[in-house]
Amino acid sequence: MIIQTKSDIAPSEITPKEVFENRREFIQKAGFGLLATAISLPLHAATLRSGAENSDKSLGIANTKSAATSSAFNLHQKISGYSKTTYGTGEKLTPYDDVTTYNNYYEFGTSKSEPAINAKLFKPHPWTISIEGEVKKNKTISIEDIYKLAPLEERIYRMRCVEGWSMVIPWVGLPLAQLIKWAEPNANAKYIEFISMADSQQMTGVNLPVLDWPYVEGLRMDEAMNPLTILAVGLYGEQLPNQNGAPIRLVVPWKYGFKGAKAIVKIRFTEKMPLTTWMKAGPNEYGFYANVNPQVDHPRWTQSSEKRIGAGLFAGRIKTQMFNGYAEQVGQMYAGLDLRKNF
Ligand SMILES: Nc1nc2c(c(=O)[nH]1)N[C@H]1C(S)=C(S)[C@@H](COP(=O)(O)O)O[C@H]1N2
Ligand SMILES: [Mo]
Repeated sequence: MIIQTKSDIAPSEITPKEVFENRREFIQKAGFGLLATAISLPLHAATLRSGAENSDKSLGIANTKSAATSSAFNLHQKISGYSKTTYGTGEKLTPYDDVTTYNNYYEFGTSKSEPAINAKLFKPHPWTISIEGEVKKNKTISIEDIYKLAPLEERIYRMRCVEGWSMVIPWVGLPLAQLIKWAEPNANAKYIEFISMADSQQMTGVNLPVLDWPYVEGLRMDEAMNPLTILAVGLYGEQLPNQNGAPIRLVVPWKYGFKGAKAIVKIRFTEKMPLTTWMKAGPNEYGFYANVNPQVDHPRWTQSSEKRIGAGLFAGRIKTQMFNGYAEQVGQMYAGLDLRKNF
């Protein structure tokens, strides 16, 4: 795996160490709750032009930057050696800027624009995922070794958020099935649980009680093994931006976007259905399956249509498709299941 670095980081993006450290202190002093919210505006302004020290040799990223710039944030690290695939939607891709500035990532704030700003200082390397639960034996795997598990592929998928908007994103990743094979679950494993990082130092939102941290998601084993289910490590041919879940996140294209846990640090195989974060937050509104279904509305809004992000001011809403358009590949897994009850 060879990853190239663009060495065109503008001087304006280079951060004096003090900015980084002052912010740290600021966040620590700010502590809990409303205070943190109240100060969030000046904080964001301060972080807009700042960067983190995550220059990374471990992923084979060519270190082309001078010493003076080595603490700058490494944006736009190309992933080379991934293959194009036939997984496409035939639709216009959502522009990179929309994919990377309109995000849901509550660990970094609850508005769409906050994650791109607040996640700038997040360090996605070094990184390991620990594998636990119903497995032959517990083990951990580094992000470098995950890159080597299978050839990386581009998958162009629709992503439909439960809130009623959607995008078309060219992910780079590998089938989750490949990691599961390596993890060696035992015969008791019926479900798989994904646990995101919850680092209150790096993730300002984790200090607020908006969700029960860490963010937890889950799949049934057959869903996890489905060829459409991937672990994404990149998008648009580049390593995942922090706000999109660097260094590794789940993508399950026929389910609502919230199933796609970001910044995964732990994977647990279980016998019982995991209790996921959004089920805990609103059991009447968010189910375990969360299959995209235009016939089953959210209690507070319709799911029959969606707004395509980046399609322009005057683009109308488009029709939501059953299983987000992937019924042919996944529909049979739910034969005989009452999709109204198992929403
Ligand atoms: N850890 C974590 N993962 C998360 C979320 C989150 O808040 N925290 N939001 C989810 C939701 S609601 C959606 S729609 C997608 C958004 O992914 P994107 O920002 O890359 O488009 O991430 C999902 N994964
Ligand atoms: Mo979402």
